Amino acid sequence: MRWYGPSDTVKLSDIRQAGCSEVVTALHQIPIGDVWPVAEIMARKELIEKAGMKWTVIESLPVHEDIKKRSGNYQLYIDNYKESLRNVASCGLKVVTYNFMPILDWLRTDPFHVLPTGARTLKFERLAYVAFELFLLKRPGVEKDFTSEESAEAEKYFRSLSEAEKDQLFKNMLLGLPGSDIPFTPKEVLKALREYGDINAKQLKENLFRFLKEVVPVAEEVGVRMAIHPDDPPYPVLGLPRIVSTHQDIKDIINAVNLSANGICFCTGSFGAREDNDLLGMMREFGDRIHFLHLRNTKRFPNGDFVEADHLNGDTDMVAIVKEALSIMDRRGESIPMRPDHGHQMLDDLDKRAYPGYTAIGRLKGLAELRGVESALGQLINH
Ligand code: DNO
Repeated sequence: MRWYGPSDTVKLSDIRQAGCSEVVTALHQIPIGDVWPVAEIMARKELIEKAGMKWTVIESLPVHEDIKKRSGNYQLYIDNYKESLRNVASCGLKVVTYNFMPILDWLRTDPFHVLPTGARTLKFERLAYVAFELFLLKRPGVEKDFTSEESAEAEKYFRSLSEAEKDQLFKNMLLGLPGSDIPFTPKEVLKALREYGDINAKQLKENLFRFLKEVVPVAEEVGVRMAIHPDDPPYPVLGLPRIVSTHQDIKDIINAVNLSANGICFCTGSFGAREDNDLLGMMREFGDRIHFLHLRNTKRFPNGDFVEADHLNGDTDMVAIVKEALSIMDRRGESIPMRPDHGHQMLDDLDKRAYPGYTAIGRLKGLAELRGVESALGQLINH
């Protein structure tokens, strides 16, 4: 399971009771772009070991915006990244997860959507998103991104919201920004977006490749595997380019630097929010480069909405995914680290504060279901 560090309301002891042997975490206290010092990595590692678990997967070693834009101090940040890779390797860490999404890490219009059961989940509502763009953020030129019918519908929707609901929508949309508890103004967000004004998908991909050409050989040399996390959601939002969303994107990334350290974090929840992503086909094709698995399910709706569903119950056939993962691991002769990605907020957790998607009980439920599938499939395969 993922752990957000000592300030996480979910404790290491909770994670251990959920049946985890390993923890996925990061040094969130270190500013993005700075080197991760050995002493701090070791201190975190020891904390986890004291709680009876191990730390081998980092999520995330974040990539500074200057590297993504290839502007400002990007060379210094790339050098720092290499040094961090060397440092984490010297502490015995094996996998480094990262993403290359401009500005935002993830985006939902409602991270607290109430399900018929009373549990809460994360939801992306297309109309709310369009309304945010048109009437709250008012990004210049945004009108051309939507059809006139869609804009009219979004206007109707927006008018139906109370002032408090409008405020909440604005806050929800910015939760995936680094340091998201800082109250951003539309002006600040527009400024950050403007800095990507001249960067299209082709350029951003080029910037990623240039980054990879520098850091992957270092990772390969020190025995660390890099795992790029897909865009979430896997299509352009807020006018920003997206380059880790599809089969072709992954193919391009893998071909950019042909070393086994250049791999992916296969997040079924992110890729699965796009109907044209053939998840099983992607796993078969890129199996050798899957260095980390995030198992999560989504339910898509025809109007472009999606919700994060139960782990075994959504558009993705999770049993088939686990089966494919088992066969990849069997072929490779090693196990791939996996975590249940997100979980519903439920039971005693409904009153607790946690990062959206990261309450304990819902994740424990997802993990238990996934382990059940893994164990049953394992027995069937071996008999
Ligand atoms: C959200 C996560 C992401 C992910 C990063 C990896 O729940 O899937 O925050 O950790 O994008 O760099």
